[in-house]
Amino acid sequence: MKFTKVLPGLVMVLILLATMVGCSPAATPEPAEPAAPAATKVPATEAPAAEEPEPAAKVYAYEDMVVGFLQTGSEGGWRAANSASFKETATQLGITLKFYDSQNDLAKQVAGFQQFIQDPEVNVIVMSPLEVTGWEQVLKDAKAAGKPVILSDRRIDGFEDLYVTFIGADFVEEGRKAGREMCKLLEGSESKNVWELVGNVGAAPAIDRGKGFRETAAECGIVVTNSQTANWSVVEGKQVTEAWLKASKDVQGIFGQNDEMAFGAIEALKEAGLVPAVDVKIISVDATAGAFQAMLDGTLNVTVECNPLLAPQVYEAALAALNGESLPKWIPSQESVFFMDDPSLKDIAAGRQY
Ligand code: GYE
Repeated sequence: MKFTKVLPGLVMVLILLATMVGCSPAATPEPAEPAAPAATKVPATEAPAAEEPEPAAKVYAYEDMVVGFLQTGSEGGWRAANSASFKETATQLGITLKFYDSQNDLAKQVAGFQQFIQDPEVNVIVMSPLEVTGWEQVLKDAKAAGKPVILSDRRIDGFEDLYVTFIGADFVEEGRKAGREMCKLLEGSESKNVWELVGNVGAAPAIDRGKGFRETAAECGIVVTNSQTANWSVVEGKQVTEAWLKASKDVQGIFGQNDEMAFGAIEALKEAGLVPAVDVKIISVDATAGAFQAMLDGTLNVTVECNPLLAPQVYEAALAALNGESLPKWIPSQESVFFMDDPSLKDIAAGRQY
């Protein structure tokens, strides 16, 4: 029997005993009405204690965001415009941006990622991954730490459940566009040998642009007779093209997977006595200011745009993620293609942001 069932009777006995012995006659007050049993009787239904309302979930604003941004490095004009987009947009929106330059070193980028996971101030992580693999552990650690991850510019292989969304271009389509335009440039050419200057090994744009280019170039009989990484740079683009030219000058087109590598190829062609964009057709990707200048100079035939000004979309997605909103796994950026022969090229170039 629960102690609480004996208590009322005991209390009554104690009250009666107290009445009989506790008071002196003079001070004995009229026997008080027997005190109501101590209110130990539980009423038939006891309203549950009002529960504390759950605190309303915090609604984040841009000013609450502390973004840990893992940039690849500073390898060229596209990257400079991309970094500027993140810094300038953060200032405009009142976002605290912690910018980490991975110096194009994968181990450094992974270390920077771990640093942001440990940093108590950082509440969302944005990354432009140098390579498509090597991210499983840090992504799991970020999830465990409750920090949403957004991929900017470049995708990774798999693990879609470990990041919120990827905001960036369809690199395969960029490659297809380049292949289609190279087919047009080489229409009627007896030989269609094309050399390809590739970005850093393992990078999504390097893998995907090469894939897309081969899909459409094959449709018109183009043969990729040389393909090698030049790590997105002017210097390596020139070195690789010089080495190829020493072996053979039987080339009708060069596909630079970014503008800088195409600029290097242009320099090498000139030094070998060939006229770039005439003797050898040249197509690049990015559509940076340098590419517009090369087209205005008549040394580059086509550049396929890849938009670096991604920060507004990325920050908008980061805020949505912090506020628990669901997002598509990929938000593609919109892009165009620009041509040396476009009569309005000068006006277009004047209106560009990068
Ligand atoms: O094409 C190149 C840069 O990831 C799309 O990286 C970016 C690429 C861009 O080095 O210029």
